[in-house]
Amino acid sequence: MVAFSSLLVALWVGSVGASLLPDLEFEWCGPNNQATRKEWGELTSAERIEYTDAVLCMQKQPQRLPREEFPGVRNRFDDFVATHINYTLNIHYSGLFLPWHRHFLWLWETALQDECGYNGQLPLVNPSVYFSQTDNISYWNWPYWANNLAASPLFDCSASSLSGDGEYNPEEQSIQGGSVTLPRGTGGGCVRCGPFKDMELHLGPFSRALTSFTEIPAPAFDYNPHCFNRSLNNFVSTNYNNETIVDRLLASTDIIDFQTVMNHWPPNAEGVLGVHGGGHFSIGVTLQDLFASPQDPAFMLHHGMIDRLWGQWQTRDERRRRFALNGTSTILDPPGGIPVTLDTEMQFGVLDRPRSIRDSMDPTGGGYCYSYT
Ligand SMILES: [Cu+2]
Repeated sequence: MVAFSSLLVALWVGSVGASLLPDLEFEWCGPNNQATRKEWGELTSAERIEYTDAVLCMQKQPQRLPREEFPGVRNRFDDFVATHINYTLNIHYSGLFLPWHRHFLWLWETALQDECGYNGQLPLVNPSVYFSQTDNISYWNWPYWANNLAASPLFDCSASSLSGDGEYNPEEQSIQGGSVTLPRGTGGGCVRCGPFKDMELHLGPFSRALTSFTEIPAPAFDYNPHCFNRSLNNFVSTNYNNETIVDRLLASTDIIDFQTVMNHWPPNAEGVLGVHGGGHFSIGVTLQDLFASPQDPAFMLHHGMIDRLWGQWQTRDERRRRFALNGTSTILDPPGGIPVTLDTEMQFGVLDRPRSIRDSMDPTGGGYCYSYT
């Protein structure tokens, strides 16, 4: 009799679980099931290696984009790179920038967990929506490491880093941006140390000197195997990713101001880089590529920091900032561009169905449930 009752209880719990849990996925997000994204320096060495192993695992999984249309896509990691290339002319310097990249990060995190076991769970079993996670993507808190990138846990080239500087390339030049000269970095050649020393990139590179943004330029999706390239640049990180600028970003009065500081420093039309471009240019050369930058594994951590700061800024004034948008769905917001609204559908190709911007405005709603340390 006891055994019979237990069985009934088990059946009852089982059926309630099955009928209720799918609804909870989109409605309930609290401290018990909220995923925490930690700064790279907060992770243990073992946790860091778990992450880089998962990235390498993604490079061994089969791609879903068709080879005929996307000859340069050779694995699942490349699916993410090519999707970014495909929408680059919509999702940068525009109203789509923040929400699109927020969802891109979430898709990446989910793919690591579901397809490469990046949560201590078996691949293809997906308990992530019901139970709290221990393994989530990380972020790169720029000011912590701005003075000495090569000594940071992110880029010190140890086994638990994201690899480090590239080999010294005497050909690398300084970069002129308006009236500002950015001195060259300390590498400029192939990365030959750390977990990504043997990584072969398949897509890009795209020219940095583009003047027209009407169509995806060559090499588009061509197959072009080349090495992973970095050039650490403390001048850029100390000047564009320091605490003062981060504080100024968080003090932005409205979304237009926030976007300006994100992309321009000093915060006016003549200002170059901003914290977004600063992160890309302080690590270059692969990460400087407007189109193919997700090939540098630091990309997701850099955008994690951007997403974190956007979320912090939103939370400081829920009423006015949670759903604040500005801009169009075209790069550089040209006159005549279509302004984004909460109903604007964002495209993710093979990575996901289209998502409304509304669903990407809150890290604890719309199907997300995460926070940052
Ligand atoms: Cu991007």
